[in-house]
Amino acid sequence: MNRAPLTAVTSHQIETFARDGVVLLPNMFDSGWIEHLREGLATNCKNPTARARVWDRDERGRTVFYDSQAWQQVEEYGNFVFESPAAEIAAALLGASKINFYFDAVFVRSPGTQFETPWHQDEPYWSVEGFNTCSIWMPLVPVKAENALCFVPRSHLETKVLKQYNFGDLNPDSQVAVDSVDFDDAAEEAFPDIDGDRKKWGVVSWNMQPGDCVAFNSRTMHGGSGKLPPDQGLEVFTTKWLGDDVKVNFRPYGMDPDHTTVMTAAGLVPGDRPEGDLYPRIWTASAN
Ligand SMILES: O=C(O)CCC(=O)C(=O)O
Repeated sequence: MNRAPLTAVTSHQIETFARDGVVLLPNMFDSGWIEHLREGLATNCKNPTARARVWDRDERGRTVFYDSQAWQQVEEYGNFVFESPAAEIAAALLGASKINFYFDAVFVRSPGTQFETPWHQDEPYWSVEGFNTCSIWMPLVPVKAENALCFVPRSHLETKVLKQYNFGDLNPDSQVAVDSVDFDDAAEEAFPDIDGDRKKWGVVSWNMQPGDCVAFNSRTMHGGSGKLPPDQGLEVFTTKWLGDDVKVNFRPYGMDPDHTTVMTAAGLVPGDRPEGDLYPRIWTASAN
């Protein structure tokens, strides 16, 4: 399994990431990583964490399964965090002096699932704050642009607090202790209706093969993945990476995933750099 990116990150890709807050990176991970992560995913689906849940279940029994922060439990995910080129890719895109791992998440859609991920930004939901973040979205099976995650280029530069969707509402099985947010008091504006005029917003998505990834700033608006053809499922593994300016921040409107308890137990308080066993520093400029 490759330790350095299969294809070197180019200066053009770095510029695109900085300008648009999103960039397609073809051919980054070899088939060894894809097989390894798929084995991990099979284990994860059989032994979900306490944070796992079904986001959507339709009348035909098709589901969207979600789990998060499983890397300490699923050996293959942990191997990916420490040994794959993901941290190096994030460092190159962010021009970082250090990269800490934040968390992993998986999104598994059964063939034909129509459910589309609601539009949102990631960082406003998090227990950290900063501009220099990088999410790596990797399909483990081929996906067409019309079914892949979609992005609004340059939306990472938005400075207003937008009313974000409450993913806690995606809970057909009425699972308890689900993280939720309520942006009603905090939001300066409604979240824009991207689907109302995708052309105006310049929405982008790409045909992707296993081994490709999309890297995006966690403030970039994204959503819209799904609407799969009947014979096509989608397995996605994502990892979230923290660059230089990121600090712990507990948000009054709620967080998803909410790391308050684990961070507090680890002695982390608002303003601290996320470090330690839960947020390992995977890459440093001085060591590379
Ligand atoms: O794959 C999806 O449908 C959602 C992914 C997502 O929102 C994320 O990685 O932040």
